[in-house]
Amino acid sequence: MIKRIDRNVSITGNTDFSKIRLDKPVRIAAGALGVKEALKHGFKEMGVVRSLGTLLQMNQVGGFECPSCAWPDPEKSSKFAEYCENGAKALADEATTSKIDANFFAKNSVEELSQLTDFELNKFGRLTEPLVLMPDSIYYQPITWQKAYELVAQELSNLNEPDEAIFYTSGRSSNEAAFMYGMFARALGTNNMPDCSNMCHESSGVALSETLGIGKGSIKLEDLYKAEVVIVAGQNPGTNHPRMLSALEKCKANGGKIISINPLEESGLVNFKNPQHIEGWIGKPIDIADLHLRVRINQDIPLIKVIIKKLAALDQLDNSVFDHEFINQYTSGYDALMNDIENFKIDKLIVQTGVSEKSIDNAVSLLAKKSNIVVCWAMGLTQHKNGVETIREFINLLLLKGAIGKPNAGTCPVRGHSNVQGDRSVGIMHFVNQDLNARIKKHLGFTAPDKPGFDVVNAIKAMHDGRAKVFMCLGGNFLMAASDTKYTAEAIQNCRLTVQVSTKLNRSHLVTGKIALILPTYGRSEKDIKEGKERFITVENSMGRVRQSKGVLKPASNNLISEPDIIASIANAYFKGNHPVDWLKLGSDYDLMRDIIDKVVKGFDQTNKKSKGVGYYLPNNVRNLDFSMLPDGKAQITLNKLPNHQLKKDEYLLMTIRSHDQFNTTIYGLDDRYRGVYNERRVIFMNEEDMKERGFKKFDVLNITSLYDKIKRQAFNFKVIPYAIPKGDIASYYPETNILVPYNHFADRSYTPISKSVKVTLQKA
Ligand SMILES: Nc1nc2c(c(=O)[nH]1)N[C@H]1C(S)=C(S)[C@@H](COP(=O)(O)OP(=O)(O)OC[C@H]3O[C@@H](n4cnc5c(=O)[nH]c(N)nc54)[C@H](O)[C@@H]3O)O[C@H]1N2
Ligand SMILES: Nc1nc2c(c(=O)[nH]1)N[C@H]1C(S)=C(S)[C@@H](COP(=O)(O)OP(=O)(O)OC[C@H]3O[C@@H](n4cnc5c(=O)[nH]c(N)nc54)[C@H](O)[C@@H]3O)O[C@H]1N2
Ligand SMILES: [Mo]
Repeated sequence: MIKRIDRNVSITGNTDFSKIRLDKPVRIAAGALGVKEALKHGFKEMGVVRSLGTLLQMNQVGGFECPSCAWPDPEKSSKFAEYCENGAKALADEATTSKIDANFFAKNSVEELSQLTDFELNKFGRLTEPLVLMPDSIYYQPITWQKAYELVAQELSNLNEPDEAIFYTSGRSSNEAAFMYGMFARALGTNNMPDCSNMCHESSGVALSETLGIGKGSIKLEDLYKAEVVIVAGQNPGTNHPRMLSALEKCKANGGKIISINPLEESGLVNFKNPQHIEGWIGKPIDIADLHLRVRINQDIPLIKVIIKKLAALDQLDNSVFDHEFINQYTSGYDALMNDIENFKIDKLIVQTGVSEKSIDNAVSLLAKKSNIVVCWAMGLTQHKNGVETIREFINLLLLKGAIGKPNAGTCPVRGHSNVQGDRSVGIMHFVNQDLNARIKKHLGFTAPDKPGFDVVNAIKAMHDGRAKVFMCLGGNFLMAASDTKYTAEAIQNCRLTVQVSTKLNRSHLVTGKIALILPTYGRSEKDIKEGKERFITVENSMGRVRQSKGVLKPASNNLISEPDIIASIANAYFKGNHPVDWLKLGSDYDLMRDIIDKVVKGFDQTNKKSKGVGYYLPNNVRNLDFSMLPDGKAQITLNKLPNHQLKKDEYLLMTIRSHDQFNTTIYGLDDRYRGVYNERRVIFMNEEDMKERGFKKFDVLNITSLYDKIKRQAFNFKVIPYAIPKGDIASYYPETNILVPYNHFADRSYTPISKSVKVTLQKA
């Protein structure tokens, strides 16, 4: 028997920093350079003809939805290019002509592969056939699909109870796949459905549900064009949602003002060129942000409190700043908030935010007389201990201004993965939804469990404690996405069986349970043909619109199976015909499945028909000012506490962020053009004065240490670089720094790991 040596759970090595190069940040985002860069990636990975032809069908009616972020397409879209540099990179990454098969895995053991970086692993290309790693082997071997299904079914049957199985979902799956998956987990008898939202916008979902009665945003894309003020808080759209910049540009052209709230001055919010306007190619770049509030990490609550206090003072003069009619009719909690803000001193709050009073006053005067206000946000608000409260504080501002439930105003949590919102809508959730369960009973004929399941944090704990034995992942890279890499690796390695339904190789295929399966599937851009029939899937964008998506490329291999078919076959192997649902039929006939989704999922309606063209919007109570599900039937103005980090001397708050050359754990390249860093990801962005105080020089190699509950976690060998970031704050890239984020520290009520405010110290290596 071959003995397994320790797998490398997270690359910490690479002390060869010889290639690192710094330059001025490229300040022109999304412009001609963006498109040039995009095509460069496409050509390299996919070939010239394939990439040009395919890009033209991305985000177009009849084509496929971009596999990158969830930013919506304009309703009237027929323009040449409705994609961005990073969408093109995502496509090139998925549609790459590089491939790996059983021969590759016969030559490369999991131990050897685990020594490579995530960047190198991804570069190998697409997975092309099902593979199994048996307990006595260090090599993946080919397995037939049928045997793979039977293996999963067998391991599920061996469990003492259904709750020993966990079903994770990443946000790229279609509504159809996610629906099948969620129904199968429930049919098996568990709600253990952690998903990437738990690490992402869960805080938004909780905050929005508590205050407005729906866990989604309220605006439509067109509202953004005509808003008077758009606040972009804790978000880096130039890199992560580049097409959003076109919407902000339209807003500005209509006279709107943009306020950015961010510890960093992110490219894209300043000096933006739009490749979709001919003048964008040659014209002068514009600053998207009219005002930048350089807030210290996690000091958004004090910042909004100062703004509210100052607006309240102005309102006292003539009652014209807050929308009192709206407040009286639609909200509860106004008086309590007005009393509460008396407890806070403006001067103290301002010091805490790190923003100058002058800038805050500018924000106040932009907001005072305007009521068509939109707040957009992403991970800079959600991934803190007080993530839910932070978002609620921004919602307070909108409610006071009556900027909710009317055109050109409202909430805009900018989603990450292209279908993360749809996955949740159709049933991927760890909590119990009684209404959904009743509909499942009625239309699918089985009883769904009514005990809550594990989210990401609890799933990790359960695996670590040995309470879970089978861990299946529909996409994603759980090991590298989750916090506390070492602890998570131990947890995963405790499982009997781990199953990865994937498109590309990543570390979650290398750090596994006793038995591991890789089940390769189609990417969004590929044709999904079954029995001669081309199928389409549906997705829901960040603003609640459901739309068809149909791949156009020949699949990476003839031996790929679609996600719904994989799940159906596992379900079929498990139930052996002994279940009210005909899984195989459901999995292969997406039209039939959509008819059933319409019945089982509230809000879905004639999806087969209505998802054509630009698609249709799901119902949204905020758009109709219906708060009947909330206490008193009203939107809730809330009281939120100040953050209290109590940093000791030489402690810093670390935010773990994305570079311009990655999609989450998929590393496309080693550059971050927009921040001026080339050929290296192991860097720490640090305030120059802080560096001086500590005697650090540019490129000094440092270790980062976090200490929570007496447990020391360390990430080794990072080069420090001076950067325009508030004193006391540092930034570094995710996922290299996940090893520092304690698994048991997360946002109150949403359980989202505190990836944007990790207390750390720095030591010379
Ligand atoms: N190209 C590309 N596109 C992507 C992704 C990708 O990796 N690559 N990921 C997708 C996914 S899943 C998601 S969730 C989104 C993520 O999109 P973002 O949330 O934009 O991604 P992050 O890099 O995490 O950036 C967080 C931003 O918040 C700021 N920030 C950090 N802490 C604070 C704070 O305390 N207060 C404020 N006001 N700001 C703060 C940071 O400076 C940074 O600008 O993007 C999606 N789109
Ligand atoms: N420290 C820190 N940690 C974070 C974050 C952070 O900001 N800081 N962000 C968090 C956030 S917002 C998120 S959303 C999570 C992301 O967590 P995940 O969604 O788990 O991770 P991804 O990197 O998006 O997953 C990439 C893998 O998905 C597979 N894949 C790609 N396309 C498809 C497809 O079409 N079908 C299938 N089946 N598989 C596919 C490929 O094999 C690829 O390697 O990470 C979280 N972790
Ligand atoms: Mo995300």
